[in-house]
Amino acid sequence: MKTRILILIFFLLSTRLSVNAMDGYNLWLNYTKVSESLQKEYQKKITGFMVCGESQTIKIAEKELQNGLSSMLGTPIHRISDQLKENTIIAGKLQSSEELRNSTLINELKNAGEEGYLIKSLKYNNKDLIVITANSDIGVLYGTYQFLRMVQTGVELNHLDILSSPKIKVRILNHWDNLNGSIERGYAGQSLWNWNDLPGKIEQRYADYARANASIGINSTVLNNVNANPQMLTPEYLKKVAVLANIFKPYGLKVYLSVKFSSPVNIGGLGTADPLVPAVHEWWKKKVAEVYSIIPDFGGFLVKANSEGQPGPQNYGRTHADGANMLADALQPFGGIVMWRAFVYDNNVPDDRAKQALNEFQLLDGQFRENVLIQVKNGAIDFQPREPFHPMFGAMPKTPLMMEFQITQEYLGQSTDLCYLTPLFKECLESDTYAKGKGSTVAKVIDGTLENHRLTGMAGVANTGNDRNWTGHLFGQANWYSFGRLAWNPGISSGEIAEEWIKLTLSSDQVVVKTVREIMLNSRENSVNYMTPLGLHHIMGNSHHFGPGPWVSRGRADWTAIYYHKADSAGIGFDRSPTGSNATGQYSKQVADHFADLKSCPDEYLLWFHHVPWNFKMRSGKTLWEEMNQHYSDGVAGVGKMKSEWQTLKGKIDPEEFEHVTMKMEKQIKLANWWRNSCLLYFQQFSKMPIPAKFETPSESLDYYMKYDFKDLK
Ligand code: GCW
Repeated sequence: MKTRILILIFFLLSTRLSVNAMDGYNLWLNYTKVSESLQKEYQKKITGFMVCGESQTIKIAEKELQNGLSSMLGTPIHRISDQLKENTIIAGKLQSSEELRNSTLINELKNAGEEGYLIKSLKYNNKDLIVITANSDIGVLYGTYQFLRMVQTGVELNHLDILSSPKIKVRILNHWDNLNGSIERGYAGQSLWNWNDLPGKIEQRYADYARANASIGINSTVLNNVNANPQMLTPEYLKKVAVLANIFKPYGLKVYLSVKFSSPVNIGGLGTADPLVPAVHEWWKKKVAEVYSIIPDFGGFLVKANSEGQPGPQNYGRTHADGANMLADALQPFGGIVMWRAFVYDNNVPDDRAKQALNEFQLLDGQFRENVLIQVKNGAIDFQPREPFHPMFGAMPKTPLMMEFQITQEYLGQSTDLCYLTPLFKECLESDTYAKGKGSTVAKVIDGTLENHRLTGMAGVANTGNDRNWTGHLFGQANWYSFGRLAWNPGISSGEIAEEWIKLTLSSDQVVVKTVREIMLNSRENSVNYMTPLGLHHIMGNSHHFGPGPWVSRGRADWTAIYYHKADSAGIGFDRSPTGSNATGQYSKQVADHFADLKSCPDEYLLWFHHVPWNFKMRSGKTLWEEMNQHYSDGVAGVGKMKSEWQTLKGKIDPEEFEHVTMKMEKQIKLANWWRNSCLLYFQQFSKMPIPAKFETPSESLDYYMKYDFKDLK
C-alpha cells in the first residue's frame, strides 16, 4: 500500500514537473503570465472580447484570444456574445460586425490589403474598445497574433492605431524534406510530414506547425525537397498532401510542391520532357488540373532545374524561360505560380561559379510569364556565413526576383551554433544595388517597389524537424521567427526582432532581455570570425559542410576549398576583380568599382574579391596575416564570452532550456577552437609567418586537426 502511495505521489509530481518544464515545443507562443503590475493594468484595459464571423479562421482567433489573454493576464477572459461592455476587444472583419461597419474604419482599412490588419483604440457608444479588424478573416487572425504579442511583450494599450500589411506577397518556407522522412540539410530530426501514416493518421503537429507560421505571417510552404522525387505528383501522394493543405488552410498557409522537371518521363511514360514538345505541355496541363482537383487551393511549383545534376530544359537545348513558361501556362488558369530557382550549375567547371546564375538568366529578362518568380539565393555562391549580395538583384528589371534565405544553418554550425541570422538577412536586404541610382536596395528589388512588380516573394529554407523543440537548437527558433517577421516587413531591425523573440520565448526580465539580445546580435559575427573572416568562403568540411576543411582538394573543383581560398605563397583570396574572373563586372558600375578597387573594397569582402599578399597592409595597420589571426581569435573569444554571459542568467531562465543551451555552447566553444586552429595552421603553411605572440598557439598539429573526430560536436 505504502509503495503504491509513493508511486502515486511520484507520478503526480513528475507529471506536474513535466507540465511546468519548458521543452521548447510552444515556440514563441508560450503565453506566460505577465508581471503583476502589467496584469493589473491589462485587466483594467481588457474585460472581455467579442469575435465576429463564423469561419474556422475566426474560431482560431477566438481560441487564441481566450487562451492567450486568460493565461497572460492570470484571470479568465471570456467571450462576450451580447451587449458590448466597456474595455472589450472586438475582432472581426468590418463587414461582419454592425458596430464596425458603421465606423470610420472603412477608409482606414483601404490600405490594409488582403492580409493586413488594423488594431485601434476607439470610442463606440461612449465605450472604450480595442478593435482588431481587417478585410479578410486571415487579416483578423494576423492582427490577433500581433495584439497578443503586444500583450506578452508589455506594450501599453493606450491610443492604439496600428495599420500593418505585408510588404511581400509570398512568404514561404522551403522544406528540403524527402519522402523517406530524411531532411537534406536538416539538423532537428526527421521530417515533420509522416508520409507513411498520411492520409489516414493526422498528427497534432501539423496544426501546430500551421499555427506557428500564421502567428508570424508566413502564408506559404513547399513541403518537399527541391531535389524532388517525382512520386510527389502521383495521386497516392497528392491525397496525402491534400490532408495537410486542409489542415493548414484556416491558418492562411498555402501548400506548394517542388517538382522534378523530368516528371513526364519518370511518372508519365513519355519519352521526353522537352518543354517545346506539345505532348509534354499536355502532360503538365493534365497533371496540374489533377493537382487542383485534389488540392483546390494549391499554390504552385518550385523548380530546381539544371543544377547539381537535376534535369531541366537545357537537357533539350532549351532555356530556363522555356521550362518555366511551360509550367506557368499549365498553372495560370488556376491562379498558380512557378518559383524557378536561379541556383544553377554548369556541368563543366566554370572559371568562377559565382558568375553562372547571372550569365544564364540575365539574357532571359523579360521572357518569363507573369506568374513566374525567379528565386535567387542571397549570395552568388551558397549560403555562406557572409557573402556579398547576389549580382542578379537589380540586374533583371523586367522579372520579379524573389529572395531565398537559408534558415537551416548548413554552413553556420548546423544545430551546434547559436547563430542569430537576422543580421545576415538584413545585411543583404539593405545592400544597395544602385540599379536605379542610390537607394536601390535589395529589399526594394524583392518587395517589388523598385520596378513596380506585383508578384513578390521571400523564401526561407526551413530548419524544422520532428525534434521536440522543432529546430534542434532552441535559438534556431529565433531564425524561423525572424524570417516570418522580416518577410512581413523587411524594415524591422535585428534588435527589435531579437527583443520580441526573447520576451515571447524566454523571459521579459530586463536582465535576460539585455543579456540575450547582446548574445544574439554578436553571434553571427562570432561565427564569421572563427570560420570565414575577411571574405573567405566555402572552406567547410567536404559535403557535410560542418567544421573546417580548408584542405579539401579532391572532387569537382568548385566543390573544393582550395578553389575558393586559392592560398599560395603569394597570398590568399579569389581574384574576382577585372584582373581575375571579373565577377565584380556583374554589378552595376558603382558597386563594381567599389568592390574591384582594393582601396575601397570593405574588409569583410576582401578575400571574396581579391587575392591579397600575406603582408598586405590592412586599414587597421596590421598585415593581412595578423588581421586573420585577430579575427580567428576574436571568434573563439566571442563564443567564450557568449557562454559566460549566458551563465549569469542561471535561475532566470527555465532550467531545462538553460541546460540545453549551455550544453550547446560548450560544444560550440570546441567547434570554434577547432576551426581557428585548423585554419591558422593550414594557412600558415603558405604565409610562412609566425602566429603573433599575443595569440595562443594551437596546442596540436595540423594533422591532428585534419583527422579530428568531431561526431560528438554535432
Ligand atoms: O546549399 C546547397 C546544398 C544542397 C542543396 C543545394 C540547393 C537541396 O548543399 O544540399 O540541395 O544547395 O540549394 O539546391
